[in-house]
Amino acid sequence: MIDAAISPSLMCADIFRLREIVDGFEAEGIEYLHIDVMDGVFVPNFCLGTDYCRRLKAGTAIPLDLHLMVAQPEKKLDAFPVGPGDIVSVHFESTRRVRDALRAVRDRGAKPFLAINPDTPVETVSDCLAELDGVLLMTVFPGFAGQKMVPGSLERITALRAMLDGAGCEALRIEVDGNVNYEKAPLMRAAGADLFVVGTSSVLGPGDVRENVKKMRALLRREGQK
Ligand code: S6P
Ligand code: MG
Repeated sequence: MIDAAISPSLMCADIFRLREIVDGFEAEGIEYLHIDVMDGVFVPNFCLGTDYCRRLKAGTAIPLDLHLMVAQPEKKLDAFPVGPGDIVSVHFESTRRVRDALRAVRDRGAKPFLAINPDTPVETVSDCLAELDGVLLMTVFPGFAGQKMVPGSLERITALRAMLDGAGCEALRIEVDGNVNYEKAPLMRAAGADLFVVGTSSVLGPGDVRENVKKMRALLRREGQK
C-alpha cells in the first residue's frame, strides 16, 4: 500500500490568511499543494492562475499539485512553473491529445496524472498507463468546491485500484478530489486511494488548520494499518 499523502485545495483557503495557512502546512509536513486552474471553457468557472502559481512556488518548498481544468492543456503548460517533484493532472475529457499532454508534463520533469470525471469509465486510463505517475479520480464533477460526493465513487476507487494492480502498476497513485471529509477519507483509503485533496469538507473547513491536518492524518494512518 502506497503511503497516504495530503494535498490541500488552495481555492478553499482564505486569501487574506494564505501565508499563515501555508506556514501551517509546512510545519505539518504537507506533501503537496493542490491548485485548481479553471478556464471557464472546460468547466463553468474561473479559478487560480499562472501568477498565483509563480508566487506560491517562490514562497514555499512544498511541491505543487496542479489540477488543470482547461481545454487543450497540452498547449498551455509552458505558462505554469512546474518541474521535478510537482504533479500535473490533465483531464481525459479536456483534449483529444491526452497522451501528448501527459508527455509534455513528463518532458518538464513533473509527474503526469490523468484526471477523470465521475462519469468517465475507470477503464479509460488503461490506454495511458505507460505515461502516468497517477490517476486523479474526481469524486465530484469539476468546477466548484463544497459539493457532495457522487454516489458510486468508492466502488470506482476499488475498481481502479484493482485494475492498476492487475496491470502491474502498484506504484501508481490514486488521488481523490471532492468532498474528502473525515468520514469518507478513511473509506476512500480502504478502497485504495492514497493522495487526498482536502478542502472545505475537512482541513480547510471550520477549525484550526493544523489541528485539522493532524486529525486527517490520524484517520488515514489508522485505516492504512488495517
Ligand atoms: C473542484 C476542484 C476541487 C475542489 C475541492 C474542494 O472542481 O477540483 O479540487 O477544490 O474538491 O474540496 P471540498 O471539500 O470543498 O469538496
Ligand atoms: Mg481539484
